Amino acid sequence: MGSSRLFLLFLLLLLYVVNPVLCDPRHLSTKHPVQRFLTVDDPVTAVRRQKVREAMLHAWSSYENFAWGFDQLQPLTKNGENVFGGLGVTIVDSLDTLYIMGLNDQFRKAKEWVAANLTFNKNYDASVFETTIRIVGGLLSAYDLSGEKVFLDKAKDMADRLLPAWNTTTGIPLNSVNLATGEAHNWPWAKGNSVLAEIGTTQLEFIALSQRTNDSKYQLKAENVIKVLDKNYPADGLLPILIDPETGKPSGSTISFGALGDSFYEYLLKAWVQGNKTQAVKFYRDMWETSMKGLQSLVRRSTPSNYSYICSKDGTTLINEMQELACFAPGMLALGSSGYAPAEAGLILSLAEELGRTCYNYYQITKTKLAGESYRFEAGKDMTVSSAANILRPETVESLFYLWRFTNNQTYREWGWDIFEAFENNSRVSNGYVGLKDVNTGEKDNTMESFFLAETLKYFYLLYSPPSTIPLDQWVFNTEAHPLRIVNRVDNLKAKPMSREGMGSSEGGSRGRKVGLGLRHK
Ligand code: DMJ
Repeated sequence: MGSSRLFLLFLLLLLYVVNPVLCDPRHLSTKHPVQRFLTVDDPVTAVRRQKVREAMLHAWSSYENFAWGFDQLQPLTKNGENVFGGLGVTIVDSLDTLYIMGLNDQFRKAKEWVAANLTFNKNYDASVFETTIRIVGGLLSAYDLSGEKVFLDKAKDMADRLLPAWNTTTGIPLNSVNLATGEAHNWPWAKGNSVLAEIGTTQLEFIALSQRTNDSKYQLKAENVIKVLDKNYPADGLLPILIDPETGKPSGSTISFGALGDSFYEYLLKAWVQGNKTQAVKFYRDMWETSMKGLQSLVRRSTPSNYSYICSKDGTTLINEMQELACFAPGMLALGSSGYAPAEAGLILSLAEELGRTCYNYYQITKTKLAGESYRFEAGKDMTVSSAANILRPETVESLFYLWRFTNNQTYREWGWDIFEAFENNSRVSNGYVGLKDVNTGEKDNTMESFFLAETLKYFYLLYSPPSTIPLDQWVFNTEAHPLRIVNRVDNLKAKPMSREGMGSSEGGSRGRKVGLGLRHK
């Protein structure tokens, strides 16, 4: 074959496999945060990435057609519903996914909606946790990716409305606050207590907000919570899921890496990553490592197939059950593994891989090949579904993404594809994606959760994208999969405002984060 034909073939191959975001000339700028160079990858991966992008387009257009401006879509009845006070949560949660996938027209329309219609002066008792991770996190991520100031202004407006929740004796926030009046309270079922995962899952967003506005109050409020908890931190690092906001002490003795506990542990690690792993944030890492000892004390192995799982605990009683929600843990362990000395790092990464195998098997043992919400582990029976719904959750896919990034083992991409196809076969309907009431019968529900667009589809997309798309030494994902740029941490809280150029781009100024510090994931 002549050299010109070879060159033509090469060009064709290049056109076929390049990331779609690169088709937009805007993305060829070396300053674009998503991808700075053309990356050729294998055709199978490229086709998979396109299919995931098409799934996002299907989910988004369905929402656009039938639920525009509502919090989420009900695909079967073709209408919108408001479950978060009518904040257009699906739009805000989707912004960064649209941007990363290069769905530029859709991103532009979403941005216009945010600028013109997203207002927060609502007489609505908002969940501080949900509003922080979806709205504040979604807006900050859109700001970091696009540089459009409207997103930062809206994030600040929302955070200011949430702040009254922190007005307690200890500074541990209450879990709900009225967006118009600032009146705050805890969930009635928690009997005056605050929920661990909810008080411990605002740090990334609030620290990021302080960095970008040069207003220290957000960082101080959110970080104080962890410092208060640190004062009475248990030796095994396992905090009960309820905390008394007046004393800062645990209430009850239920320990969980699933609902109500999960992202507290995730944010200990990620606040350390976000803070450039410096001395100023070492307390986060220390607490996290203590908690990981506790996590290991809860790990058991099933019979006959030796699946590792994380028990929950009530008092001194171990409960042999693990929710799919806890399947974020393999990803967290993989992300945290490289901060250990080599021998321990290897052990932690192996545990992450073992748990990842368990979570993948959650999908494989059901008729639809989609995971239920929770699994029981009984001697001789490995795992059985104990709660059969699937609401399009992301945790296992999230962990497969981290496991692939940290091990480069292509098996995780294959496992991810099995799960993607199961969503396509069972959850895709003509007007969006729905959850399942039962993963064995396949009976559908009528809800397309916003986290399907924010998280599940984004992690699938990244699983089939090169690691240079949102590199983990420059970005940290909040618990709703919104990537926040890692920038220099400000501890001198009177520091001058940081310029956009200083915000962590590898081409950035001297105040930007040095690429290559810390996490090396290949
Ligand atoms: C999301 O809102 C976040 O991932 C949160 O941490 C847990 N619940 C859902 C997804 O399952």
